[in-house]
Amino acid sequence: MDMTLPPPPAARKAFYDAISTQHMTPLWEVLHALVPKAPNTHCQPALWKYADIHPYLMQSGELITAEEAVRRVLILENPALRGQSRITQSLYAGLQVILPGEVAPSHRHTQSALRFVVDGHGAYTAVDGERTQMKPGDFIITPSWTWHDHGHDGTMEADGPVVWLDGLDIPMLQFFDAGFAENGTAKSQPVTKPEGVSFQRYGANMLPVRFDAQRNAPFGPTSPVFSYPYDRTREALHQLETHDEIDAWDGVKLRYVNPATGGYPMPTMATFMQRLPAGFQGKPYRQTDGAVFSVVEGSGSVTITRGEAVQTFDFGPRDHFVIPSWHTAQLRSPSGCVLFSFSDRPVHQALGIHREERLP
Ligand code: 1HN
Repeated sequence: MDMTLPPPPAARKAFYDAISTQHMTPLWEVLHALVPKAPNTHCQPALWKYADIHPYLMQSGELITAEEAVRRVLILENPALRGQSRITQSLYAGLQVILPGEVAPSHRHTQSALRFVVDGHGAYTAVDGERTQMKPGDFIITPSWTWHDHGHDGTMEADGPVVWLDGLDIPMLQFFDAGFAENGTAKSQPVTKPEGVSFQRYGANMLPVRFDAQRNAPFGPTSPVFSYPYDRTREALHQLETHDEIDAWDGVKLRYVNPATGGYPMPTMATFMQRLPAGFQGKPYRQTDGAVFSVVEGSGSVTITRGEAVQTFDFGPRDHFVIPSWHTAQLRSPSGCVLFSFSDRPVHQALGIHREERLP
């Protein structure tokens, strides 16, 4: 064959059809898409205004009980990934509602979960025999394969419905085909430990004297502190704002930590809390880990840019938004705000592929 002339397209097509019978396909037709010059995510930036979705959260409470639903959650689906139950390629997010007197029954699964309490008082979550109260701003962990149930012991008048953000690594476990799940025998698991014991044991900048993160950590690689109360986080950020340097990109931003290792609280998800001081006009940055934000207090805006596409979201308390991978983000807050966020950064870092650019 004369290799100086390209073969007619029909010859290639016939060849592709022929090799297709053997379940083969030519790399050269897909190479550029398989190995992009830079992350080319299908995800879009998106904003869920609490005022818009709150009525639907409450309506869900009239349509189904927490018990029948098992978990009464409205999933936050990325608009570009509808039907896939995900907010980014690797992360699931949803808003869960529990009413006074309800129980979300006990089960366990290999997916790790985080809860970030958004609204209301009086609910608890139980993990491995210990209950913890859920207060707005608290970050609570359900480690992989631990029994967990939720309930609400308060009243409608004093406490109201409780709403929290669930973040799970569901798409990652789907990707690895590594998910297992089991239902409990009792609706609520037996409480075998006093409330607060995990925090006392692991959350006071101390550890049990014979504790060994490699050998006897109660939840393996996941933090033994499963509830991180907001009052502590808030106070730290507030103090740092007044006498520490303000980062030009992040404001004052802290990451939650597994006190036994110094690493992230969960093997698959990192969590952060940041305070933007009043008047903050952040510089632009981008990161390979797409992040989900829950606005705790105050208001501000985020401008998210990728190529020619520019979107600005104005946010206030209890709003949620997503900054996808390698989109440039710029945070602003005329009057100050507090933002919780989570991402899959631990996985990027474990694989040595995390990148961040802080732009001028
Ligand atoms: C789950 O167990 C919870 O325990 C919430 O509250 C959301 C989404 C998918 C699978 C399990 C919870 C979930 C979930």
